Amino acid sequence: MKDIDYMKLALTLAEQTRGQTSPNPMVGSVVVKDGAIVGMGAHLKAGEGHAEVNALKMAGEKAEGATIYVTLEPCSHYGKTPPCADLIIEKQLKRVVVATVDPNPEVSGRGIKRLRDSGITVDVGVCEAEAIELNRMFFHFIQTKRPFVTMKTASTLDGKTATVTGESKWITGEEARLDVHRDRHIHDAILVGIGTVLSDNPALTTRLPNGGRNPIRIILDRHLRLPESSQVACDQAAKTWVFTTEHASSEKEEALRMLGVDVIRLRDYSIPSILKELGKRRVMTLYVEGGQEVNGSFIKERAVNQVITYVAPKMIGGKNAPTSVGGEGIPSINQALELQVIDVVQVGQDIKITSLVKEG
Ligand code: AOF
Ligand code: ZN
Repeated sequence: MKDIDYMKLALTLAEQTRGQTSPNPMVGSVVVKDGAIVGMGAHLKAGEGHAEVNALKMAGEKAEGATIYVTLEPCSHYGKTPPCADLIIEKQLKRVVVATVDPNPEVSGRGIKRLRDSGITVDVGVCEAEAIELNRMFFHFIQTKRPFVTMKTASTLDGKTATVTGESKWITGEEARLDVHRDRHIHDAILVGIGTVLSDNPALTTRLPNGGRNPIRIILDRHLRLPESSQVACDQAAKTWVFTTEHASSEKEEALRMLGVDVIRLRDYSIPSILKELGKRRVMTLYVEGGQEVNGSFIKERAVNQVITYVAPKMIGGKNAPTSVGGEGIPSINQALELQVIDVVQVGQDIKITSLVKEG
C-alpha cells in the first residue's frame, strides 16, 4: 500500500465520527511498520484522547521506527489533552505523514515544526483536499469563532413550502424526513423562529431508528412569546436556548427558566450577534430549519455557509403560497447569494441538493 492508501484509511476512520467530536475536528490515524498496519485510531470525543494517542496505544512497542499517518497536523499545545507531537517524539517514530495543517492558532504549523526539529521526517499534503473538506465546519469555526451555518429548506418543484391555506405537513416524503433527522444528529444546534414554534409546536429532536443525538434547540423570540406549554420549553428532551431582547418580560423569563430554558438577552438583537454568542458557547455547527422570516434574515445578513434543499416532485401553485425565504429579498440579481452545488442525490422520491455559499 502507498501513502495515499493509508491516508484514505485514516480519513475513513475520521469520517465515521461525524457529529460526535465537536467542538474538536474529526481526526483519524494509522501506524505502519514494515508494510503492516500496527495501530489505528480516531478521536472520538472532545476531552478524550486524540487520534494519534489511540493509534499509538494500539501499536505499543511497535511504534518505534514506524510511520504514522494523521489526517490533521499533530497538536503542539496543552488543551484538554497533552501535545501529540511530544508523544510521537517520545515513542520514537521515524516518519509522520500529515494530510493538512491544523488551522487552530494554537497549533498552525508548530506541531510539524516540533517534529522536524527533533529529526523526524514529516511529509505534509497527502489527500489534503479531502482532509480540508472533511473538517470544513471545524476550520470555519476555529478561524471565525462562529458556527458553520447550514440552512435547510424543503419545497415543491414549484418552490412552495406550504399551500395557500397554510398546509405545510408532508411536502417531502418519509425518506427525506429521515434524512433530516440524520442531519440533526450531526449538528450541535438547530435554530427556528418563534413563528415556527407557535404554528407547529415542533419537538426539534433527533428521531432515528437507533436513537440519535439531540441538538441544542435555539429559538429566536424577540418578544419572548414562547409558550411554557410548548414541547421545546417543557419536554426536557434537549437543551433549549431562547434569544430575546432586553425589553422582554422578566416574569416570562423566570417562568421559562423554571422549566430549564436558557433565556439569552441581547442588547444588539441581530443574526451576527446571535452567531457570535453561539460561537462563544462552543456551538460549531448550526442547522437552520427556518421559517420564512428567519431564513430571510440569515440571507440578508449573508450569514449562511451551506444550503440543503429538498425538492419534492409536487406542484401546488398559488400566488400567495409561501416560498422558503421571506424578508425583503435581494433587489438585484448581481447581489444574489451565489452558491456552488456540491452534491445532488435522490432521497426516496425527493431530490436533495447541497450547495456551498461562495466566499467573498
Ligand atoms: C490532533 N489529533 O485527534 C485532534 C486534534 O482540547 P484538546 O487537547 O482536545 O485539543 C483540541 C485541539 O486539538 C483542536 O482544536 C484541534 O486544533 C486539535 N485536534 N489534534 O493532533 C486529534 N482532535
Ligand atoms: Zn493532539
